[in-house]
Amino acid sequence: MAVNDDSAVVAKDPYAGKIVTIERFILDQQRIYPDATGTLTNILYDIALAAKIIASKTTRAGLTDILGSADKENVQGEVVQKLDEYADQILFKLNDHTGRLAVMASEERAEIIPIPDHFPVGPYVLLYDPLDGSSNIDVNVSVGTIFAIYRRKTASGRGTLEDCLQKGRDLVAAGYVIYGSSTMLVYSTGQGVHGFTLDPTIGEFFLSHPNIRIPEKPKFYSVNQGYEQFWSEGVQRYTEWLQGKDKTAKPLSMRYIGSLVADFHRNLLSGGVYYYPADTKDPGQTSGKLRLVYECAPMAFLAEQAGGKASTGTERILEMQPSALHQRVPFFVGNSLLVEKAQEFIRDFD
Ligand code: P6P
Repeated sequence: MAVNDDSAVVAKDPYAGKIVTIERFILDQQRIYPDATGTLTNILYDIALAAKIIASKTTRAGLTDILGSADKENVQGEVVQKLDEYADQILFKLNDHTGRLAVMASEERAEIIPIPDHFPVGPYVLLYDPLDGSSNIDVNVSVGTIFAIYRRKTASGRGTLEDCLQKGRDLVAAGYVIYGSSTMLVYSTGQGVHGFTLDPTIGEFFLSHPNIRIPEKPKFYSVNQGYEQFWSEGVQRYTEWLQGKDKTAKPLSMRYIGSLVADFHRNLLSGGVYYYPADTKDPGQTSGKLRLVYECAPMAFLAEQAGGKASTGTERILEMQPSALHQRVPFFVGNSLLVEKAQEFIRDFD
């Protein structure tokens, strides 16, 4: 009997040829878990809504001089917030009253964000970097929102710092929004990585990149090579290997935007490695620049779900127990082979 090609295609991608909104997709994913209550589904809905609201502002960022910038009033007499403060407020205000979260934490704030006493608490914890790479906004470079969702660890009451300092392997969901040539939301609940593109004319995210897998053959390496003199010998030798200097492999192209979400997104789709290693350029900050709970853990979760790896150069990111909310760690993420190679060079030469 002839095999129906369509059945093979449908088996591989049940959404092939269909118009699927993010809400429909999230609901379909919820059905995988029979005892799901819909709470996580609604948190993801609210993050998608936050993304639409933030996107509407970032696409007009260049107009702040006309409309007024932070600490000044705009033509309507309103105080215009800086975009990262604005994004932080949107994510907080969409989630503070829903009764779905026990506690929140933001890369923009020093301490955890308790749920206000007059609102109910819930079973989840939301950590977010509201606008990573925001220093790039003034030069119109893509920036992003990164989010991480855990189940609370404490039994009841207002969530605590302990609820926020969990290992990345315990993530329930993680993802990012990239505000670039188009706005995309990319997330995983542990069932693969899926990308949605916003149609701003109707305000809907549509499934555009189902089941993203990092290509086997990498194209890029992403690092701020301006700091090379401050790296360890292992990282310097690793970078030379990526450049093909030892003639054992073809050189990779170097692409570095200076915006984690943009660099990560390109390497996720095209294959490559992003790294921000430990360096000695700032004696007070020798563990690298990126934050474990807000940047490294959620991106590591996505990378592993897409068939890649993420490491500090010596240990798996998702196994790390955070010691502080703003703890920084060295970060290597992308193709498994390239991350493993970094670990080899660091092991052999540091
Ligand atoms: P540098 C942005 O500030 C950020 O946290 C990441 O998004 C980005 O990859 C990195 O820092 C850029 O840092 O030191 O290369 O400018």
